[in-house]
Parts: sequence; C-alpha cells; structure tokens
Amino acid sequence: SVLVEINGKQHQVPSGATILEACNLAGVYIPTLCNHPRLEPTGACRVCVIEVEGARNLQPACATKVQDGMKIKTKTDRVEKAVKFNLALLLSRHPKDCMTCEVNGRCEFQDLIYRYDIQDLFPSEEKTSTVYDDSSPSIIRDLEKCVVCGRCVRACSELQGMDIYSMVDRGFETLPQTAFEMPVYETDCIACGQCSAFCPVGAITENSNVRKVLEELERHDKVLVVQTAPATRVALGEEFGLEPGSISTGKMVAALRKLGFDYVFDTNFAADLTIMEEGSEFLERLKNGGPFPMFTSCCPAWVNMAEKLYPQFLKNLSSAKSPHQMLGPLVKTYFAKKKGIDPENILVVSIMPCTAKKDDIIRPQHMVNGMPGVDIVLTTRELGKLIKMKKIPYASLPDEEYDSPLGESTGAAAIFGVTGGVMEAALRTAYELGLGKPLPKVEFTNVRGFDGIKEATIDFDGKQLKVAVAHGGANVRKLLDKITSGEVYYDFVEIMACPAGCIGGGGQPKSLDKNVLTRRMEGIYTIDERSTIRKSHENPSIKKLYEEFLEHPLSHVSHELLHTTYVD
Ligand code: HC1
Ligand code: SF4
Repeated sequence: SVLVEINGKQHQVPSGATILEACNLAGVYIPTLCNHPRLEPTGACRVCVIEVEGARNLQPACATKVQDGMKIKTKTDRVEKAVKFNLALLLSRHPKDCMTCEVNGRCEFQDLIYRYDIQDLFPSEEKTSTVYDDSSPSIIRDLEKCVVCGRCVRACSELQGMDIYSMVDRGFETLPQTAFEMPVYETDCIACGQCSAFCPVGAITENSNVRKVLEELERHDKVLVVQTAPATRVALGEEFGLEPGSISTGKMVAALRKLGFDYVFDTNFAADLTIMEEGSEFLERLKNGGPFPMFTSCCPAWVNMAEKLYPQFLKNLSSAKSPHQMLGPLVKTYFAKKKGIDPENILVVSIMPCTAKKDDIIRPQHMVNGMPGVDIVLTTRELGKLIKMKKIPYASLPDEEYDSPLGESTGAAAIFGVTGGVMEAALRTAYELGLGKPLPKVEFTNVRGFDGIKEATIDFDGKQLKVAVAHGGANVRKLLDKITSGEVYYDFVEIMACPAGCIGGGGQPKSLDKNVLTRRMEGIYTIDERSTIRKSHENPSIKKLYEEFLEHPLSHVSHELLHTTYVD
C-alpha cells in the first residue's frame, strides 16, 4: 500500500487504486457521473475533479492513480468552481422535463444538480421578488411552481387563523399572495410552516439547510452534534414507507450516526429539563401571586404570535427556553467541558418537526457566550431527504441508542410532541415537587385528545388550579380572546401553534392520510406508557446535571443558559 494525504489527513491505501477509490475508502465524498465501479473509467464528465499538489491542472479522480506521498485536496474553491461549472454546462444541454421523466427521483444527474444548487446558465427571465420570496428563515415561496390549488391559503386561514395569503388575480395569473405582495417575513406570519406542509408541489417549502449540513458532514472539521425532537420519531418513518405513528427512534439514531454525526443527543432529555425549570417557575408564581395565566413558551410560532399580535401577554409567558434551545447551550458548556472540546469547534444541529425553529435560532436573545445555542435546524422532511441522498436503508437499520449524558429521557418528555403533553408533563412534576407527595394518578386525560381547546381543574392540596390547552392557531386565537375579555380565567395555559401540536408540525412529512395525526399521537403515548420513568424530576441524568452543573432549578447558571426574554 501507499501513504497519501487527503484534505490534510494521512491515509494508507492500496497501491494501484484510483484517487476516487482511495477517497471512498477514506470516507471522503467525491461527486461522480460517468464513473461506474464495474466499468473502466474514462474521466469524461469531469465532475470528479480534484487538486493534486504539484499538478498544474485539476485531475479526474476516477482516472488518476494514487502515488506514494501524493497530496490530494477535494474541497478547495477551485475544485468547487470547476465541478459547478461542469455540471452547469451539462445542464445547459439537458432538457428540463424531469416531471415526465422515467427516472425522476432516481436520477444521479438530478441529485447532483440539487446538491450543488446549479442554476440554468441561460434562464429565461430573472425571478422577481413577488414570485420568489426567500425573506423568511423558515419558508421559501417560489410561486412559479404554484398550481393554484389554494391549500396554503386555506391552511393558513382555516387551521391557523392567520390569513397571511389570499388569491390575487392579476388577469393572466392568479397566485396566493401576501397583502401588498410584501415579503412574507414582513407580514404577521408566525413561521409555523403549515402552508409548506399542505403545498402539493414545491411552491412553498421549508428554507432548506440540507446542502449546508451535507457540507458540514463532508468537511467534518468540527465536532458534529445532533439532537432530535420528540415528534420526529413517530413521523420520520413515513418518508421510508413505514406506517404513520411507527416508533423508529432507534433507526433514526442509527441513521444519524451513519450520516456522520459524532454525538446523537435527545431533545427529550432537555424536555425533562424544561419541565424542571418551567414547573419551578410555576410554583414560584403560585407563591408570589402571578402573573397568571402562565403560558408555555416552547413553541416559537406561538412566541412569534404573542410578540406580533398579543404583546399584552408577553409578561405571562414562561421565561424557560424551548428544550432544543436548552440542549444547545448545555452541549457548548457542560458537555464541552466534560470532553475538553473548544465550544467554538462544536456544531449543533436540531432535527425538528418545525419550520419556526429555523427562525427561532437566530434570535439575538438565544446567543450564549457570543455563540448561537443551536447552529442549524433541519425539519423531519429535510432529514428524510438527507438520508435518501446518502442511500441509507432506513427501514432496515438495526436500532441504536442515544449518546450519554444528554440522551436519557422520561415518558413525560415524550408527550411534549402532542397537544396537552407539555401541560401533563408539567403537572406530573409541579404536583410532586410542590406538594412533596406522590401523584394519585400519573395520566391527566382531560388535557389529551384533539379538541381545539381543552380545560381541566386540578386539586392542588385544596387549591383548585385551572388549566387550559390550545393547539392550532385558530383555536389559540379564540382562547386568547376569551382570556382577554375576562370570560375565562386560568392559572396555566399550554399553547402550540400547530394542529395537534408538534406531531402536526409544519416540517413533518407531508401526508394525505386523514388519520395521520391520530396515529402519530398513538405512537407518542405508547412511548410514554412503555417508559419505566414517566416523571421529569425522576430522570437520573437530569438529577446529575443539577448536582454537577446547574445546582438547582432557576439558579444563576440556569437563568444564564436556559431562560430567555421576549420583545414587543
Ligand atoms: Fe416540539 Fe419541543 S415538543 S417544541 O413541539 O418543547 O419542534 O417535537 O422539539 O424544543 O422537546 C417541536 C416537538 C420540540 C422543543 C421539545
Ligand atoms: Fe413548531 Fe411545534 Fe409550534 Fe408547530 S407546534 S410551530 S411544530 S413548536
């Protein structure tokens, strides 16, 4: 064998191997098109070019043999530029009728065009900002692709009560437009992304970070940490033909490791932590007389709604960050210190059912020690795409476990993913921590199910606590109006902007199954029932985290890392 350097790292590879074969062995990605492992290489397409130190021209990796001491670079600006140029040339002579093509969705060329984001060299016309709108970190509107079905208009108005779009008729074309054709980010849009989940085509999509994550995975010059939201594990399987509601937690963890993440942590761990902080905050408010109702704060689309439309309630929102925004900063402090890693060298990716989380991570309030707590958010759909692009056989992967110590969670955390779950989890803990005695029954069934607004009264040692739960923007707005008018009073209210809560998030797999949300909900409650520990304050890793690092709920460190503020 011979010794070669690939992107600064030494590798022993068989002598006689091509650079492409050597890179494959070293786990370094090189795009290919004309190459086939069972055919003689020709170097014809020049998509696999790389830089060899000392050589004037770029070399085709498929047709160049390694030599001892060779220094190869696969990711330089020069290489990237050449690959893109070569792909663009090929695209310019290729028809654009993928829609009716026999191999649509299974085409190597199409995959490369997507991966390198190659635009037509000779576009017919510039897209204007009213038909191409990338103002929002959460969604992209490319209305040239619109088929005028009106599903986005109806989802936004019927389900979310937001009415951001209406059909605007311009004579020759009708399109779902914002008021005055404003960029969507400048409207009252709350970034829930329901429009993107209901769009049958690609006219409204999440603002994708698939390419960015691919790039980070391939460069791999940072410690790559990923975390997964409660609602992803009962939905991701749908992208691979599993039944809605199938619990594929172990496969998801395995797929993330195969993609190349160094640590796979669970947002559910941080959901338990949120309960500790938020539950303690509620007990404090009971002691101090309010302000009531206390609203949950883990849904960023709800936070957007409150900031834009109901600023009078901002003082009522819990100051607790959402679970994934607690986990990010813990990775960059507690975990980094344990492992002796420079936090600047860690990249945290959150896999979320939610498009609003993309907008949430860039809030200035979420910077910790000058760094974002979470660096990139991928929706469940985007993770599905990434796994497909990497040809990982999801449905047949053997189960794997989360990494420790930020991977252990309880049944209380699992139910965060469904409407009523945060309330139920909070009550399980607030009751036992507040009253110092065990709950008579762990389930609070009154706050379960899909009624738009649910209420319950809980006997808190003689005091009757009134709680409510709303999900889906339209129901949320109804409830807020009732609270404002004084028609109803509550001590504690859970709000989730999406119908059914996060299982129905705007970033979840698209589905035409009428019962999809019920089935995902069943999956979530099954995880809770099967858990040996079902109360957040009994999570041993959470106890340890307080002992070793945070001291106690609402401590100084907790406030610094785990709590936030809102702006009018
Ligand atoms: Fe949710 Fe949450 S439950 S907000 O809905 O509090 O997205 O799943 O990850 O952070 O835990 C979403 C889901 C998610 C947070 C938690
Ligand atoms: Fe995101 Fe969940 Fe809120 Fe929907 S309900 S906007 S998925 S946090």
